[in-house]
Amino acid sequence: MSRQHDFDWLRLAYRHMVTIRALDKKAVALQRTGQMRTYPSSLGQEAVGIGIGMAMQDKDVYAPYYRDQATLYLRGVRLSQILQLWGGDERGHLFEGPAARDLPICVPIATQLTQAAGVAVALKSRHEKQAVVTSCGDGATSRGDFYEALNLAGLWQLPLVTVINNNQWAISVPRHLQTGTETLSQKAVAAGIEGIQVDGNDVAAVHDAVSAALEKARSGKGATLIEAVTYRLGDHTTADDATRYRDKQQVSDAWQNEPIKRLQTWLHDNNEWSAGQEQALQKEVQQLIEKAVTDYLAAEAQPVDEFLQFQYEKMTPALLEQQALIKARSEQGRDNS
Ligand SMILES: Cc1ncc(C[n+]2csc(CCOP(=O)(O)OP(=O)(O)O)c2C)c(N)n1
Repeated sequence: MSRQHDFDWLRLAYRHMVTIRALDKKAVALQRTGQMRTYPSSLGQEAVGIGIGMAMQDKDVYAPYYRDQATLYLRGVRLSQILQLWGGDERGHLFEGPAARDLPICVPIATQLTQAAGVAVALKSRHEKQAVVTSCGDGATSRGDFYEALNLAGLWQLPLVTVINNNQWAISVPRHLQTGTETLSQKAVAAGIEGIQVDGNDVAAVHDAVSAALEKARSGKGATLIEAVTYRLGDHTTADDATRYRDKQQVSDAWQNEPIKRLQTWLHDNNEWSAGQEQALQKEVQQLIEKAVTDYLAAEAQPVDEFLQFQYEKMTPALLEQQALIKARSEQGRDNS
């Protein structure tokens, strides 16, 4: 653990990680009972998302990918909204607070990286003292978008921090079948930017690396690539069954190094955490999650044609046509029932 972090900070990070893990568990349970669409769990990777979120300032911009619920939560997105999003309701993207300046979560692999570079170009050309953070999985680093964004970031010294959530798997493709490079952080070399590798199961290490990179970016010194080495303990999404391609022993070994138990042990060994505190926290978090679920389930269903409205600022003629079609079809469906 870094000496820069006092125990209050570590307890706060711990609380955030416990909250996100509880949300995750609940979201998977909701999916299993037909109350949630496909959900991408971040089980085991909480230190990456929380480390990033605690390092960002409100004024920075975040371009997330689909496994970034932890950072979005720290950017002010409500837990119920995260459920809403994965429940298929685009209104979950109506972010408030610091997240109001962020991009929506990105499901196409790596497209958020070029978008983030675009935002960084805008900030730089306006001489704003802000930076952009974006994140992706290890698999995303094999895509052209990744190299394009990094190349531009290096060439134009963009205020961009790219965090690779190296959870070792791109669905069923292991890291060693994905790329010939020894580390993912060294992909920064070709772009002429700094690349660093951190322990992605250590929330303080992630926080330190992202904080330093952000400071550098805000002061005009350019981009950084950070590889956070972690492990996806859950299935890729609720539509996946990782037992079909993954060795049991490898997973149980990875559990020995998971970030939450690790921080809890550290706090406990330093007499900074007790069983009573743990019990109280679990109870509090449970209440938070239950409230989020109640709010999520109580929300009225989104009108079936509304999702088209979120694609552009204004509806295009083609979208208007599609909207009319969807409306007519859904009304027909109702008539038939
Ligand atoms: C452009 C595109 N191609 C393919 C997919 C299908 N797909 C969804 S997740 C995934 C693997 C991504 O793995 P990684 O980047 O390592 O992120 P992780 O899910 O492991 O966090 C793929 C290929 C997609 N979403 N978008």
